Amino acid sequence: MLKILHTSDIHLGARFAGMADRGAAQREQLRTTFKKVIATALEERVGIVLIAGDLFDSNQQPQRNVDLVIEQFLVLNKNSIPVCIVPGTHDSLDSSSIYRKVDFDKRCPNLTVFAGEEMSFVEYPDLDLTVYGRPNLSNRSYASPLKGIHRTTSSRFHVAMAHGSFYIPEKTAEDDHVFRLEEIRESGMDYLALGHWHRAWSCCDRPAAWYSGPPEWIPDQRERGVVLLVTLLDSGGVKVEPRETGVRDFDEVEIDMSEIQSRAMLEAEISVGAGRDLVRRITLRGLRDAELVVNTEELEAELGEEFFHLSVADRSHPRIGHVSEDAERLIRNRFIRLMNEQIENAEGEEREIAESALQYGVALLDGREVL
Ligand SMILES: [Mn+2]
Repeated sequence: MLKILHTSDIHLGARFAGMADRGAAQREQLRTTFKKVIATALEERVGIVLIAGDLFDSNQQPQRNVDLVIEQFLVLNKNSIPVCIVPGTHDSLDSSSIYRKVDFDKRCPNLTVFAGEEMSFVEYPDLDLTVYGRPNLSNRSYASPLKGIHRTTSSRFHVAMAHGSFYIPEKTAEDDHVFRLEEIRESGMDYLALGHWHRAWSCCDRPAAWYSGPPEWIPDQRERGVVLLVTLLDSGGVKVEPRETGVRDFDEVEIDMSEIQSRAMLEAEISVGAGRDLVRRITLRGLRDAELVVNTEELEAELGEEFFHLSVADRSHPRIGHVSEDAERLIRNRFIRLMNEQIENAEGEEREIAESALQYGVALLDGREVL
């Protein structure tokens, strides 16, 4: 039996643009949660830690993040736990890669960074395990991170690490380090530790291939962060157990404005289940009372304190009441005047467009059918 801690996409140093002081707090939280991930590896007495890309948010990092990673890997080293990294898309192995600038391998004797340009492997005889990996050499690539994968040793357990997109027809961008189901099926691996997609998700049962998602919330994530505790059984079976590590939670709430009669009611609806560690995204939909003025910035400022972060998007529309005949005529006349001004000031193609816009517009306002 072999127990593995699989994580990825920690994104140390992420900026959290547009989140002001909460952004700074969450950037700090990523560091704290990273320590928690390492502590979980110790508590669970795993045999090895696998980091499937995007440990760093970019190849430019403050020294303190580099120091933190080395410090934490040395904690693992003290407990005889090896760790493997495959460079991802944010921390790819390009010419200015952080893995070229900092000699992590030398500082941490228990660390392997997959830095060969082709598929390579490292054998752990004590664990009866071989780990395989092929780094991302740039942010985008048509090459599969599983290219060239096959069993190379006589270990009992074979595990591959890959950072990229699982191929889903018409959904996956071709240059997003794509790998396919057949490659997983024919890999000869017992488990594939994947990174790049920001949620815990399995894309294949046999062999088991999982995305771990980030251990702590980052902006495009829609769930609380976890790590995966993976047990490879001697019988050949695989058990995968997500373990919560993230402090921040996330939810999305849609509010149907046709059921909201007042500002107080709207505020109450937004605040249901609020929490200081919750990132909530609100979308207002439907037809709202024309009298009910919605100012999303004001709502965010007033109710934001109840959350870690609150964002409100208004996709509702005011319910228009009866329009009088006078008003109708006013709109028609105003439109004609504005369009005539446009036509006068335009030339060539632009003028032609304005002229037909005038014809179409008037037809529409008069209730005639326009093809
Ligand atoms: Mn990522």
